[in-house]
Amino acid sequence: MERPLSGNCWKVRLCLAELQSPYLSLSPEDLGAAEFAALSRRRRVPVLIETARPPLEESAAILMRLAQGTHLLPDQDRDVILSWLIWDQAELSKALALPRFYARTGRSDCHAEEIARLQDQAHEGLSFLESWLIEHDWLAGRCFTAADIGVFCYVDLAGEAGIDISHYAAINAWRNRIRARPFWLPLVSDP
Ligand SMILES: N[C@@H](CCC(=O)N[C@@H](CS)C(=O)NCC(=O)O)C(=O)O
Repeated sequence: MERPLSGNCWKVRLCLAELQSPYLSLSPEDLGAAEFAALSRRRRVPVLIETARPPLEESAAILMRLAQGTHLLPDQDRDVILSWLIWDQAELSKALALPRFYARTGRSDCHAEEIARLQDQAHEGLSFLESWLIEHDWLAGRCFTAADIGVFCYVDLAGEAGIDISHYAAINAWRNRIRARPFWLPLVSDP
């Protein structure tokens, strides 16, 4: 279950595309409120619904489940991948996502102070990411993994959060490596 403009849902779509896994996309509006609430305790997307398993919320947990047993989650890098996904959720995604959300909903003016604080927090996270990527091509191990997908999406949308990332050269080189993956998908595909 997803929404097309959500960065967290984009993470899941990119993972499914990389794995060439077919899926059916539903939006909360396709379901009644009670049915949605039964699938998503916090009424948030994404939610992964698989037969014979309870629905799974939280994009990081969904990435870990989908990537299990694939090249996106090599056994030896599993803990490091999880550590990047937790760092993204705790330190980076929200600082990039909330200013974008306020801009998209025309509420930037009344949240100006909060946005300035979040943008500072985002730059702290981006500086750390930049320092890592100066030395490494990928976040975990030597290959593209679920960690890159999880951290990439909101970084790629930073411009919509009013955050200029043009001076982060290593981050931009990494974004280009990810965008060059054969099954990479933009946030919203052209009709
Ligand atoms: N930490 C959660 C955040 C989920 C979240 O905040 N989802 C937003 C969209 S990005 C949402 O569902 N907002 C309410 C809505 O769209 O109805 C995750 O990574 O999955």
